Amino acid sequence: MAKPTVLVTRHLPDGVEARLAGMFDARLNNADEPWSGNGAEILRRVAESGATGLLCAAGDALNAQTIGALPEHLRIIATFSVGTDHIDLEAARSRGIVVTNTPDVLSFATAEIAFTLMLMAARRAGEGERLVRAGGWTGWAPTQLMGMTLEGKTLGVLGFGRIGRELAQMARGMRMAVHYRNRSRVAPELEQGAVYHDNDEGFLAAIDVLSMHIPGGAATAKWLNAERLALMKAGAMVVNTGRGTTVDDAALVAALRSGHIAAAGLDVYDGEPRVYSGYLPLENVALLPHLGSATVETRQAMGERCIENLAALLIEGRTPPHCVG
Ligand code: 8YV
Repeated sequence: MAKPTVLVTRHLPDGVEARLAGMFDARLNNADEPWSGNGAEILRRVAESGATGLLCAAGDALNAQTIGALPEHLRIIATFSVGTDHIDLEAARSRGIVVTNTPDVLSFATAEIAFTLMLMAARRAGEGERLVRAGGWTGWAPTQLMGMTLEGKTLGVLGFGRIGRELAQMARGMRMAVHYRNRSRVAPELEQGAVYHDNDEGFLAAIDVLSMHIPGGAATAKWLNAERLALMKAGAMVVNTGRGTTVDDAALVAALRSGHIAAAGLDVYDGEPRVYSGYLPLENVALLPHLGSATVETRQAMGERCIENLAALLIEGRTPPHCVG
């Protein structure tokens, strides 16, 4: 039997590409040519290749218009991400196209980056690094670059899913208290003593560090706005490793400038790789280039998840294990 054709939008780790090439007629993107931000180009390549599977990533233009125009032969979109806000799930459902993602395997790595940003923000690590590199460090001084310790502070996890819960576990090791805001309360074995809030006001007033882990999309757009920032304690911090669209950038910049928010750490941006220009001159914000899942181990495991999902439908003829929507 001929191998199913899978069109891959991004250059993936070598081990993943090798497995893809062994199991499928894989049309790889070895040049890492950024064509998949363009819906028309996706359509052209899917049609030209005759692909039954599309392996895509966050940022790829799979809106309702693109999905509505996909050729009949395309049966599955396997995204190399846990987030699916770049895919119009409703459009895929109505076209009968299966959508899968890569849960679990990136939770720890993404929580690590949230933790890194939390420490960078609290301990002014970015500022310190820039000072040393610029040759501006004149020596140790008792009042230089004093930050805030995380010990004894309260972490507020917005979105207590797999990533948020991994971060909570790490924070306990730093002797932080953990509060969370979620659609609903989770089971005690998942809660591990974390305090649940059923409203934003109580949650935001109780915490010293907000870490955001909510999905992107219309329902969460600019969740962290001027009103919610005003509900936070003066001197609190904000970390976002979820989606940039969930933050009102102008409002966060205003709060960072006034000092109401002492510091922030961001890994994701609305319209990335563009970064809202208001952040760039600020010393009290740490900016990372969407590193959440960027470990060798995690990226390999994400690739394995995609392969598992593609193979289930296209080779074994069964429902893939990680269907979304
Ligand atoms: C990915 C992510 O690295 O999984 C997600 O939703 O945001 C990241 O872990 C990236 O989006 C690649 O698709």
